[in-house]
Amino acid sequence: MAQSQIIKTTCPRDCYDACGITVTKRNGVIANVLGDPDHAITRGALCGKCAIAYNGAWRDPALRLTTPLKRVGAKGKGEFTAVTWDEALGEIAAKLGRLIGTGKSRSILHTHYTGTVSLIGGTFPIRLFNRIGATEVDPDTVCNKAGHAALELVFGSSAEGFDPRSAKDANCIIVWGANPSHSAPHQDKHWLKDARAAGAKIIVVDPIAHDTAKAADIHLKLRPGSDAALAFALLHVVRARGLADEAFLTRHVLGSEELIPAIEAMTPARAAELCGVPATLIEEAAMAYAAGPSLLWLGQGVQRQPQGGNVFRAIAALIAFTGNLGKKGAGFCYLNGAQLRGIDPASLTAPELARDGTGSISHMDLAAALEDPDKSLAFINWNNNPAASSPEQKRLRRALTRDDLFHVAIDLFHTDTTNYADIVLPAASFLEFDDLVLSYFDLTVSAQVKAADPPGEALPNQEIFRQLARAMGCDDPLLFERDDDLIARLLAQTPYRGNFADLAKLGTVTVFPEPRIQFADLAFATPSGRIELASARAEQQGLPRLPLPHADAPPEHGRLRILSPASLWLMNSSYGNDKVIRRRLGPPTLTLHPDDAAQAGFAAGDPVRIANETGELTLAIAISDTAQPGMGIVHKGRWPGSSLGDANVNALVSGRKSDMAESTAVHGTEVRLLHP
Ligand SMILES: Nc1nc2c(c(=O)[nH]1)N[C@H]1C(S)=C(S)[C@@H](COP(=O)(O)OP(=O)(O)OC[C@H]3O[C@@H](n4cnc5c(=O)[nH]c(N)nc54)[C@H](O)[C@@H]3O)O[C@H]1N2
Ligand SMILES: Nc1nc2c(c(=O)[nH]1)N[C@H]1C(S)=C(S)[C@@H](COP(=O)(O)OP(=O)(O)OC[C@H]3O[C@@H](n4cnc5c(=O)[nH]c(N)nc54)[C@H](O)[C@@H]3O)O[C@H]1N2
Ligand code: SF4
Ligand SMILES: [Mo]
Repeated sequence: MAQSQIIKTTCPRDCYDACGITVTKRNGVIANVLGDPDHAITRGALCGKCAIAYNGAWRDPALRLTTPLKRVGAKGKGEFTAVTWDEALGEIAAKLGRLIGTGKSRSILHTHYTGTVSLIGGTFPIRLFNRIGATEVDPDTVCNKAGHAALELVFGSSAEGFDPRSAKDANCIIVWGANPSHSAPHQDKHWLKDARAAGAKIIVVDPIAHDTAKAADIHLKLRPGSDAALAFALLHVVRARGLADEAFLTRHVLGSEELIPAIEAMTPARAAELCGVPATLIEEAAMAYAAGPSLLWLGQGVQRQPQGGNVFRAIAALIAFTGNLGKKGAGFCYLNGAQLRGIDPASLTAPELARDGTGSISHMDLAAALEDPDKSLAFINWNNNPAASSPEQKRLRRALTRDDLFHVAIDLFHTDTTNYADIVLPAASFLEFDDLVLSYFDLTVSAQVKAADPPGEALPNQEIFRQLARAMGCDDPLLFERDDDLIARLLAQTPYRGNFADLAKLGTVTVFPEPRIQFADLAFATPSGRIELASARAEQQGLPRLPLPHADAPPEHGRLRILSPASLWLMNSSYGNDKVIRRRLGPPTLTLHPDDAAQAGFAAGDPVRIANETGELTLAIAISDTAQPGMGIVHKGRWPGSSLGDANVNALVSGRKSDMAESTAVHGTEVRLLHP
């Protein structure tokens, strides 16, 4: 009789949902990977992309990397021969050792990000880079750093959000610049829909009429980059209707009075012109949000704008003026960090190992740094795929052909990036080692439980870096801390009182019995201890003292703003090598509004070329009023190597930085539309 076993584990993708998974094994072999029916968020079904990829590419031994590889062909050709771990690590240790020995540690660049966001697999390798004083390409600068920097200025913290369970006390939820229907499918399907069914008004602020927007009570379909003007117009209505929470402002907010002239000037009629949103809808949304208690989900898409930091500061003013904080059913969420569950991030990355400091650069400068032998002599990429996901794609890939750049790539699969590497190391997937996962939306702690051995000689990231530390002759005990010790130490920091075996049986636990109130004590870690709408620190950083009612100018005639948000079927570039996913995706498309398509003379399915100063891309036309005039949609994450012209949307994305924290301005990209 077949022996059947069910293992509960957790999806460690960079996703709001952190789904519970059941792995069924028959006779010791994984039979399927499904959604956990007992998991409060997942309710039995994984998202479409993971349901396919975890039963497809991720368990396909023909696609997975199984041994260390050494390059034999030219860089970029992807020609390798298998070598032993000893040979591979010996060569890496020798090369890095030479750079460290000649005082060139900072020329060792490493990039990492969303391959896995499980706690150990996602962070442990940083310990060795700290020890050797390498340069980290700051991962958040390609994703969400402007928003973090802005929230830190205003609230003193960016990693404390609302507890989603507080929706039961909310009368209104704004989703501002996120697309849960793609990027948080279970929060969309369950959390948001349940809240609406219970009577909360759902408002979506987004240039795209995506499925979450379509299902909302109010969709403010604004022009990209016009959010700050809209926020000021909402504030205008709040004040004009006498809905400002004056007691809250007096007690907890710094600088509200300084904002009043700009608020008074931004009438809904003026904002309607700047943002392209009807004034009546602005009125309606402002009243619903101000009546409260209200939650505000701050998406990551909205701050990936040239003025993204300012946008967040303006939205923060809306939260402050309406007093939607520090009480049941109120608050905002950018993300919920590990600290809220007691976990000290330093216990993961061990910054104390960095005796001689480390370096840091923005992802926006990566291509330039990789071109420059004074800035980079070695490049190690793990948990990421910069040849697909980073800006300045063509320039970056050209830089990766440099013969004097020693490149190590660590991945589960051959990717457009591994093609350039001198050494490729095979990583184990989340199904193949124990770890912990913390949702960045819900305040939970989850177990990632080993369900199978890695294929061939693949190893978890952390084990690769332990072995590399050994090959380099390091002796700091922190570089060799074992997974089970680390898991026990981390779990002990959380409020959860069980051990890993207990957690593994349950899959996921919530760590606060009741919905946690965000900023319950209304104490803020700012210099004044209050919410700083007017910020002296901002001035010191060369930023305006106050948020500005800014709206980007619409693109000039003949140009189009390109948004490249999360795809339904890809997770960043992950899953782009799964054949079923590829079929679902079809050819890469540019979605245009019917008016723009008609004006430019395109029909659905026509080939189109889009180009700008950074590069060009050929796509197929799709036509839909989910887009708006002046704007096109090209979802992120296609694999350049298997796309027309060996490129994806990042061929068009420059290294332009947003107004804060040297962060990405990807959603500010403009192109010209050309017939091929
Ligand atoms: N145009 C455009 N570009 C964007 C964005 C956008 O909105 N528009 N979004 C940006 C954002 S938000 C982000 S976060 C970045 C993400 O960019 P990346 O973090 O580079 O994400 P992926 O491209 O999915 O690359 C992750 C890689 O990790 C590998 N991997 C998976 N698990 C493991 C593991 O356990 N170990 C190792 N070593 N590897 C593993 C996967 O196979 C994959 O190749 O992209 C950015 N790029
Ligand atoms: N399926 C899937 N899920 C994912 C990912 C994925 O690649 N695929 N990536 C994961 C990662 S790394 C991240 S960071 C999150 C990101 O998930 P989200 O926070 O949802 O971010 P994006 O998908 O970049 O963009 C979200 C929305 O921002 C909107 N937006 C763009 N410009 C503006 C603007 O000027 N104003 C306003 N108001 N909105 C604007 C876009 O139209 C889009 O609908 O998703 C995670 N989940
Ligand atoms: S990517 Fe997100 S929605 Fe899909 S299974 Fe993983 S956690 Fe769930
Ligand atoms: Mo991201």
